[in-house]
Order: sequence, then C-alpha cells, then structure tokens
Amino acid sequence: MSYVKADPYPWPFDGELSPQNTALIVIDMQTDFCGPGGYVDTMGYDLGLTRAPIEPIKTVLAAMRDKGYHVLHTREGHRPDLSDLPANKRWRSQRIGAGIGDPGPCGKILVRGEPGWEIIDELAPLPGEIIIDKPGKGSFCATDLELILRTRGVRNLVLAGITTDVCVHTTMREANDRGFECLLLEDCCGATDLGNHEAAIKMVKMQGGVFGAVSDSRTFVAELP
Ligand code: C5J
Repeated sequence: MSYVKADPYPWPFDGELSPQNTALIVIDMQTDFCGPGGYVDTMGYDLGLTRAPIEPIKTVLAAMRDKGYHVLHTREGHRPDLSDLPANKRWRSQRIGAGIGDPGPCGKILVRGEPGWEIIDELAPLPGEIIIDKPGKGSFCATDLELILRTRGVRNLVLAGITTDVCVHTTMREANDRGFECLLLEDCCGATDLGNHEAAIKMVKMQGGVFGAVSDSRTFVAELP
C-alpha cells in the first residue's frame, strides 16, 4: 500500500498508487493563460498568480517522468473557423476586451495553432506525452481523455495547472463524477484571483474530500513511490 500525505485524507483512498494506474494532468499551461500578451494578460489580470505554479509543476513533472508515471497535458482552444466556439463564450470575452478569436499580441486569442495557444516552453510536453485539445473548461467535455485513461488503466489523477477555479476545478469535478480518484497539488495551480484560488482549494476538502484530496509539490515528490 502507498499513500501520499494529503488533506483531508492520505491519498489515494485505498493506497493503490503506482506509475501504472496514476497520471499527472497538466492543465492549460499556455501563453494565453500565463504569458505576456495572452488572454489573461489582455483581460488585465495579474500574471504573477498564473505563473506562480510554473516552478512547482516543473519539479512534479520531472519526478513523475523519472518514475514512469503517465503524463498528459491539455490546451484550451478553438478551431480557426470558430465553429466550436459558443456564441455566449465569445460574447462574454468580448465584453471584457479580450474577444476569443480576435487578433492580439500573441495571435488570435485562444485559437488552435496561434502562438498564444501553445504550451509555454518551460513546461513543453515531451515526445510521446498525450496532449488533449479541449474547447471548454473541463478536460472531459468533447475530448477523448476518458477513453485514453481507461485504455491505459489509469484510475488516479494528479491535477496541476491553471486556472484553479475554472479549468482545473471543472476537470476535477468531471473526473470525480467518473470515479477517478483525484489529488490537486495546491502550489501547482493558480487562479486570476487569489481568493478564488483559496476558495477552490477549500471546496475540494469539504464533506470528507468531496472532490478528492489536496497536497503540495514538496510533500508529493518526497512521498511518491
Ligand atoms: C479559463 C482556464 N479561465 N484554463 N480557462 O478561461 O481556466
């Protein structure tokens, strides 16, 4: 049996933790969410908050790659013809001055193939690591993520990335409802608002761990079997 120290319970619940059944999912570490001139920057939010997880994620990525765990990455973005962009999502982004699909300093905002949509160099996927392209906030919506995880025998998910309260949380909720056992690494996530980040972490831990458990990069790497 192997557990990692976590709150509100040692993770995973049943002590079945191995490289074969556990995957790291690095969510949306794209220029649009944490780089100068990207979507989040254009909206006027503090990039320091969404860049804070870069170094902790690097550490976790290195440890999990080294030990042979599954590693996946996601990218939020839309087709260049915007045929998968709901009208209300576009309208809301235009209201805040960062219209999805509109030209910006990093190319068209949140459009596949544009510079701003790329995963940042510091956390670039290695050859062979799966990348999930998703049109929404949740990584399971309109993607083949669940099929890939089930095919590989993955049942434990370690979640990192941005933003804590939006794409990370939506993915964690989707995964939890599908029976995956989830661990969120607190310092490997960041939000556009510190209060929202903290609230999102707290929500996970309610009701005995309503969506799973929470740990941090240092504890996780030190205890990872
Ligand atoms: C947002 C995300 N916040 N990756 N996307 O629109 O959290």
